Amino acid sequence: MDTTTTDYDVCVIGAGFGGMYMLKKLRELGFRTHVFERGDDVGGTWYWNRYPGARCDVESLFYCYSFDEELQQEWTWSERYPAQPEILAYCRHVADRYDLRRDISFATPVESVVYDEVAGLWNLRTGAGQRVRARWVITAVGCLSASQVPRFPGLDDFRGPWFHTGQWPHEPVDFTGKRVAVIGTGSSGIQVIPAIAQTARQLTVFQRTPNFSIPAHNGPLDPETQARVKAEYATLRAEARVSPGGTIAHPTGKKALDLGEEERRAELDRRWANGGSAFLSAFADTMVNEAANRISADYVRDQIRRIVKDPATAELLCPRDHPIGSKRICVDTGYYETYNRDNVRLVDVRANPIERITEHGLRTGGVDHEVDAIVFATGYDAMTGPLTRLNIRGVGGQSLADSWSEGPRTYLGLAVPGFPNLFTITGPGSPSVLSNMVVSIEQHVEWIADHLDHLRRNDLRRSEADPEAARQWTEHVDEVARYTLYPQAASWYMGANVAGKPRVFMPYVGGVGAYRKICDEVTAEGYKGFQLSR
Ligand code: NA7
Repeated sequence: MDTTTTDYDVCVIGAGFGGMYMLKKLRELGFRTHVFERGDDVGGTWYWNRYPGARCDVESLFYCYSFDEELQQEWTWSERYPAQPEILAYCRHVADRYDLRRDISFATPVESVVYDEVAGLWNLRTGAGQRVRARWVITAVGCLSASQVPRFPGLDDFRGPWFHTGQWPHEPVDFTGKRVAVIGTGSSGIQVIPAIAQTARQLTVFQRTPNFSIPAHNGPLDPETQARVKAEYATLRAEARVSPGGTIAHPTGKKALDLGEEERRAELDRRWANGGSAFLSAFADTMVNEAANRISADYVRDQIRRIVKDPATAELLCPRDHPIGSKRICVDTGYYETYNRDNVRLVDVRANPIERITEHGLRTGGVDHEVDAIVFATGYDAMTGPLTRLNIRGVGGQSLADSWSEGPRTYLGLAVPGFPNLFTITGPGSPSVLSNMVVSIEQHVEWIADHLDHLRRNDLRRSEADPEAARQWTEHVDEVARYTLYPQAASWYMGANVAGKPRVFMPYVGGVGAYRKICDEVTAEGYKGFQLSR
């Protein structure tokens, strides 16, 4: 075991989209930078989520870096929405193109990150036994990387294999002829269910809460569309950067409640036919007014009833307990249609919760469901989980987990008081999961790189979020969320899917464009809200 201590200027944790770009930027600025990655390759989310049907819900041409014109022109996407293998291939291409791997330690989870106040340095310990010191630490661990398997009694008794979508094995899993259970109907479940249904002998879906899903209308990306977008990239990228969600969603700006029935219907028809999450941008009042929200929600419920032939199954699939969009909207390929197959059954575990896992399957409400394999599409300890499990200890030995026991407290989702020289790419309190992640990642990486450059140029060695600035920002994040319908859902945005987690709306809902402006103002005003010192 290697126990020598190595020093770097900056340690980055994670080699997904965030970590790779951070490394590139800091290297260009001449910082001695090293990345630790627990997987054995780059890709982050797209390294782990190898389940059948895994696909991004942002369109390929915009789910990629914009920092290098040559890179965005040379890469060719094959489909409108990218499948996991293609995104991973893209990440690998980026790593090769900029020779990133030489500064990344793979298969090296970071186990603790402890601040040494006297030296003003962070001490990192890795699972490979390394000890590393760095002045700055940047987390690029993603928001949905701490996967959750509910602790059902009896899981150890189960004789067949079981999987979590976010920790899928690297060797292909063959469900041909098998009886398979899928637990969970969020974005991952909605993608994996149609894929498994193709080969399994029988697929039983265990649904607690139905979700709203919009058809992707995925398909091959024709060369003309690709060429046209690439020719307009400069304009389109600029538009995405100042948009609410970091995408080109073509919002109408009109309020549903100001329109007549026919006009509303035409807009929703058009968006349903076009597919994807831009459905939610049909009207300006969908996320802030319950009556307006019901218009879009009723429309989707009608579509579900139209597609699913069995009326009882259709009713069970109709979401009723949350406004549309208040849980992440799903984007699917043939999800509702899958329930018309003879080999697919839907079990309502809201009415009859899963009591236990048995040797041969699952028991709900006294009924045994025999299966050969179980797929947990049960989600993540979102946003805070990936950070708190790093065992970060800041000033006075305080752990990040304790500091956030009542919910995450950050300044701009970028920094945490009591944790100097630590920056969190897409941390809680930033738009992150409510946006096209790549756009938000680029903005954070560029902001952090500028900040470190500023500190170095001014001979400043310490940057810490001011507690009052963090308090005000956290309050602002909450205030903006309360203006919307988001807090009405028991979602992972609210921490509601993890027992004992504080119910706090974690992402910043004010929009990517507004958020970028705030960050730029903070910079322009000499890093207002940060305590900088030598
Ligand atoms: P999600 O969206 O958190 O979905 C998890 C699903 O698993 C959801 O339907 C849950 O039901 C269900 N679940 C969780 N625990 C249980 C138990 N104990 N019993 C039954 N059902 C359960 O995770 P995903 O991986 O699908 O998506 C995460 C994000 O990744 C997604 O939004 C995109 O941004 C990409 P619940 O709704 O809690 O009743």
